[in-house]
Parts: sequence; C-alpha cells; structure tokens
Amino acid sequence: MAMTGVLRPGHVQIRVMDLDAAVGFYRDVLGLEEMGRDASGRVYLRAWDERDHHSVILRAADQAGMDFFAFKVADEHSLNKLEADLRDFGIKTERIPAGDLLETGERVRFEIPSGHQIELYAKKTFVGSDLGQKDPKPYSKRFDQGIAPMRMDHALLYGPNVDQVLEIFTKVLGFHLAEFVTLPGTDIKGALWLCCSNKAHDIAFVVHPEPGKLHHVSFYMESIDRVFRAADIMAANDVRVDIGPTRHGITRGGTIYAWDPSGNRFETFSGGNSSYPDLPPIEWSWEGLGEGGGLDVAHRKMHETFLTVVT
Ligand code: M3P
Ligand code: FE
Repeated sequence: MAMTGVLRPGHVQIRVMDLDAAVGFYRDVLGLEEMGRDASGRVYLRAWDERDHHSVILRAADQAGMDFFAFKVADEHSLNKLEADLRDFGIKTERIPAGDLLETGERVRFEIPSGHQIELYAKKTFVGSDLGQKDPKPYSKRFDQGIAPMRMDHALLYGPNVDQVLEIFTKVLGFHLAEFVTLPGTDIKGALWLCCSNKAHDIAFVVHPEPGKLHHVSFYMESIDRVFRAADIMAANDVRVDIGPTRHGITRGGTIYAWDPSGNRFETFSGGNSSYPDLPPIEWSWEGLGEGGGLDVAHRKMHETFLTVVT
C-alpha cells in the first residue's frame, strides 16, 4: 500500500518513578541506546533498527504511566491536513513547538475520548543506525546488548469511549481496523487493534472505566527465538513477568508481557500477521479472547492481570 498521511508509531513518553532505575532497565536490560537528555531531565532512547533520533522518552514522575504516544506523518502538508481534519471532526488540537523534544519538529497534540494524549509530527532528525545506510552490515554488537528489540512497535491503551476512538482513527487519521473483540454477549467492540500500515497493528485499545491508562508499550523482536532469549535475560535480571513466552491468537504474535521497575508493562513481540485496509477485520468474541486463545494461545484462558493491571 502506498504510505501517506500517518506513517508509523514515532515515540512514547513513559513516566517512571526512579529515573536511574528506569534508565538502568531500558538501556542495560531492554538494550535501548541512550540518545540524549534534555534540560528538564528527560532521557531519550531508541532501538537498534530505528533510524530517527529516538522512540522512547523517560520522564521522572510520582506516578507511572504514559504521557503521550506519537505517530510520524509523511510531511508538513500531511500534518497540517490532519490537524484541520481533526478540528473539523470536533477535536481540540494544540501545537507543541519544535525543539520541545530533542531533535523533533513541531507536534500536533490532541486528547482522544479514551483520555490519552496522541501526537502527530513530521520531522525528527535522521541519525541512521549502526548498520549504515549504504551497503548496511548484517550485524551490530548492539544485537547482543540486552534484549535488543528492533523497534518500538505499538502500544495497548486502556480507557473509555473506545467506539469514539475507533471513529477518530478510521475516519480522520486513515487507520484501518485489523481485529476486534466484542464484549460478553454483545456485538459492542470492547477492544480494537488498529493499523496505519500493514503491520499486525500500530495501536490498540481496550475499554476501561479509568481514562488515559497504559497497558503496555511493545518492542518488536526479529523472531520467537529472540523472544525466548528475552525471557532468559528477564530471568537473569529479576524482571517481573506477567504472561509468556506464548503466542497471542489475536495478531498471532509471539509475546512476553513483563513490567519495568516502575510497574509499566512492556511487551517483547515477534512475527504477527499482516493487515490490509480492504480486508474485513477479524472478530473475536469475549470467550475467544480468553478460552479461545486470543490473549494466550498456550494456556487458552483469560489472565486476571490483563484486565486489571494498568498504569
Ligand atoms: C498484541 C498486544 C491480545 C492480543 C494482543 C496482541 C491481548 O500485540 O496488543 O499485546 O489478545
Ligand atoms: Fe502488544
């Protein structure tokens, strides 16, 4: 598919309670590269296959959770057009000046009805990867430093008004719905997996009474072998694991859900299906999510923590 408009997840700002512990975890255990710190003390990191300046920003705060999740758009024209379309749809937007985040252009920020802050931006400094941009090398020592995901891949967010979120993402931002879960005994969509690309998904939502909650930020691994290697590294570093290694029926991705030192859940995710906008979304019943293996193919049950533990 020709990629225009919204291209991909670009960055997430995560609140952490102990910045040194968080940097120790994200840099040395997860294996992200530290790219810089700004005047307000935020720490910028990225994964080895990412070429823009950063994808993860850590901010010290009293409470864990997510400040905002951002998508890169194709160019300034797309940014202006999407901003106008959001306003026409009745959504308030604000502009955050270039340079507020290191090496990042102007951002358009808006709150969606689930209570999350979403951002769009067109510019972030291209710094290239260790592999090189011409005749790239097949290997870098970064592959062996920590869990070492390829990229920040997606987030799963919890909050109310998931039906309105679906409208905004599909009617205004150009996403398509890849998979959804209906609430028990209804045809109400209670969970959504949404794509701006033909990845398994770029962002997901589960309906939840409290607004603005983070379920997890996901990091893409090259293979299920790398997910098992991640499990070993988690064990060696006493990382608290929630679920896995297993496979999600939804997306068919290999997965581990685990927690960072502040209690923010993260995922190491591999493989997964592809999606195209012409294909009807895959539907899961509530039983399909639990006993049908939508969440956990190996154990085919609902995990209590999946529905209750968020930051
Ligand atoms: C994901 C995710 C579930 C499938 C999830 C697939 C929760 O990558 O968002 O974790 O059933
Ligand atoms: Fe995920």
